[in-house]
Order: sequence, then structure tokens, then C-alpha cells
Amino acid sequence: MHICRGVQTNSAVMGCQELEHSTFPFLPALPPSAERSSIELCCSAFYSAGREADDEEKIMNVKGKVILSMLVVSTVIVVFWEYINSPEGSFLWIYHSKNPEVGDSSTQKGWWFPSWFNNRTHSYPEEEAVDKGDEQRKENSEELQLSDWFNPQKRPDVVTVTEWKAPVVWEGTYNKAILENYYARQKITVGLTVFAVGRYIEHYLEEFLISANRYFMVGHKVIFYIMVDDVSKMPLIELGPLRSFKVFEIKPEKRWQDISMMRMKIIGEHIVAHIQHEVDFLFCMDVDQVFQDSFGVETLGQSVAQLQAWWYKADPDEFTYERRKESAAYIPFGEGDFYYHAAIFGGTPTQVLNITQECFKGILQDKKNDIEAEWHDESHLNKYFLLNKPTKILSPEYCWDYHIGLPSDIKIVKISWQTKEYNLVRNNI
Ligand code: UD2
Repeated sequence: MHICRGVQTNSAVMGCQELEHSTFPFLPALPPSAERSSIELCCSAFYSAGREADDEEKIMNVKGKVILSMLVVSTVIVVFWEYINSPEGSFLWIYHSKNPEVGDSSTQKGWWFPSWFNNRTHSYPEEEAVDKGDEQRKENSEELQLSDWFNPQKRPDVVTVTEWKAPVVWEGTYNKAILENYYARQKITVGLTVFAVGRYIEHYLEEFLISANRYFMVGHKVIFYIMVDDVSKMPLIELGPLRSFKVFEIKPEKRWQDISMMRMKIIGEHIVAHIQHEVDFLFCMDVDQVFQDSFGVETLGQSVAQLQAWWYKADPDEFTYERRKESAAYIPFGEGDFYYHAAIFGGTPTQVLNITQECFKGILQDKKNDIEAEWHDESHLNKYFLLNKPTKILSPEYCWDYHIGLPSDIKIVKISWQTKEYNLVRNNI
């Protein structure tokens, strides 16, 4: 041992290099002369058996240390790589990732540490398979004809087809099995945006999400996009196997009217930034409502509008459209098809992007002209759907208010309104 220490400057170091060379083939090879001289030095220095044992022990020690240090180094490299790849360099269970395209007001919060660790792009459960790209979507889309799944004659008591031949989906009009089979083959993913700002979080969000988890697009992949102004108030909810969610922190507006209207801007930004790559269809919903029954694939379409429960039997001249010419949402008397409810609208990401961008343009124009439409975003949505007819309309069964009672044409309530408690939840009345 002492001798070894005495010659350590050469023999020990070179011995190590030899060992490393044979154990770790990726280390640079020594030149043959260096190899030879190291072997010679080693041989002459450790001739006796005892010394050989010492040598073996030393070799084993060195081997162990080398393996250990390689492990440590590779772990440090992996962790460092993850760290620098996280947008804010934050190494937390809940991480922040500012999305430049989504604007300063929006910060994404991830809640799934295991998936963060497994996937260095910080995606969520299901997300990898979700980003399918247009190619694969096209491949899978053998067109399903309307007559294959929709039978308007099944509900002669109500309006089931619009003047522009779009289906109005009522309970009994659709063939669920055919639709399910079709969309299962396409392996679709459906997104759902919901906003809960201020007291709407504690009042409505948990019930909305629990019920959506249970009834929204059962059997299909779903991503909930949850926009809140305070993530610390997010209810912890256990989701079903095909469900995942993404939470975003948004800047709260001072007036509830602006919170409602700004949804159009925020949804549009998120579609551009990521939603368009993640889902095939997207719904946007108010939070103050609860799913009560299956809200399934029969609701999917290019652009989908919801009939407002209080107005589905009324004459268009009675509708609460914006009637002032100065507003971008203006609809004159004598015009209009239906009164659509802003609590639910949807379609393909491209169509929903167009809806939200056009509505927000109208909202901005009104702000410039110092006017606010009577029903805010809903007035602009009605104007949009007047000019751009929806390709599918959902009956009021899909968003019913029990305060109306339960007339015989409402067969199954899919979503019901929560009681409006404006004095409790709104920040300005
Ligand atoms: C109606 C429409 C709604 C919208 C609004 C515009 C219904 C069920 N919905 O809703 O779609 O057109 O009129 O006037 O009739 N929100 C917050 N925090 C707030 C305010 C709003 O999170 O402080 C969100 C939340 O998701 C809420 C939605 O915006 O569900 C619409 O606001 P609302 O439900 O108070 O408006 P409401 O009931 O008059």
C-alpha cells in the first residue's frame, strides 16, 4: 500500500485510466505506448500476492467511485436540463410557465408533478397523444352524413332543423351508437374552457368540475382549461382516467361585465397558443351551471350554438338582442333566427377562434364608442351567429333553467343553471 502510495503519481493514475478505459468504452483510448508503460509500472510495483490483493481492492474501490460519480454527474445533468427547460426555471411542485403568446395576464399552473417529471415538455396526462396534428385527423375523418345519425322526425313537437338546414339536437333525434362508434374510431379529444373569477371559484367551480368529469364526453379524452384569478383556491378534484386539466391564472377585471367579456379575448389567445394543437373540438361554458346527464358526442360540430332556455319559443322581435345602432352587436327588429345563450358555445378550435376574435372585435369597438351591449358578450355572440350561422344547435335541454318549470318538450336536462346569486358572487352590481 505504501509503495503504491509512493508511486501513486504514475502507476495509480494510469492504472485508473486503464480501468476506466475497459469499464467505460466511451472514454478516450490511451495511446498504446502509454498503455504499455502503465502496465509495466503496475506490474513492477505490485509483484507479490498480497500486493495483488491490495491492488484488486483498490481497483474495486476506484471502480465503485467511478460508477458512483458517473451516476451523480448524469443525475445532475438531467436535473439541470429539466431546470433550464422549464420556462421560468422554476423547480417546484406547482410550476409557473408564462406563455408569451397568451399575454401577460395569463400564467399556466401545472398540478401533476409525476407527469412533469416523466415528460420534459411539461405536458399533462394524455397530452402527448392529444397533439395529433392535422394529418392524422384528416386520415381518420370519413365523413358521417347527417342522415346517418340524425332523425328530425323523432321530435315533431319542436323545431329540429333550421332554415339553413342545420340540425337542432333534441333528445330522441340522434343515434348515439353510430355517433359513439364514429368518434371512438377518430380518437377525438374535446376541450372545455371555464372561467371562475373572484367569488365564482368557491361558489361554483367545484360542482361544475365534478359534474363535468362525470357527464361531459364520457369515454373520450377531455382537457379542462380552467381560468381562475387565484390558483390557491382551486378545488382539488379527482378526475376520471381520460380526463386532464390545465389551470391558468388570469388577471381579474374590476367589473363583472368585463370579466364576462374578456373571456372572448382570453379564449382566443389560448386557442392560438396551444389549444388548437391539443383538441379536436372545444366547448366554452359558464361556471354557474351543473351537468346532470350525458353531454356527449352528439353535440360536436364545426360551430355549435346553444338555445337560451327562456327564449326558445319566442318570436325574434321579442329577443333581448342589442337594439341600439351604435353598438357592434346591433340586430334590427325583423331580423334574427334564435336567441343563443353565451353560457355554452363550441366547435372546432378554428371556428371557436373565429367566434371569439369577432366577438372581441365588437366588444373593443363598443368600448371605443363608449357603449356596452345589453347582454355583453352574449349580445356579440348573437350578432356573430346571425352573420355566421352555426352548423349545429343544441336544444334548451342542454342548458335548462328549472325556474321555468319542466315543460313536456324538455325530456332530459343535460345541464341546469345554478341559482343566480349575483349579490353574493359579483364584485360590482
Ligand atoms: C349571462 C350569460 C353569460 C353571459 C352574461 C353576460 C347565463 C347563464 N349566462 O350570465 O353567458 O353572456 O350573461 O351578461 O345567463 N364570471 C366570473 N366572475 C365574475 C363574473 C363572471 O367568473 O365576477 C364568469 C363565470 O364563468 C360566469 C360567466 O363569467 O358564469 C358569466 O357571468 P354570469 O354568470 O355572472 O353572468 P349571467 O349569469 O348574467
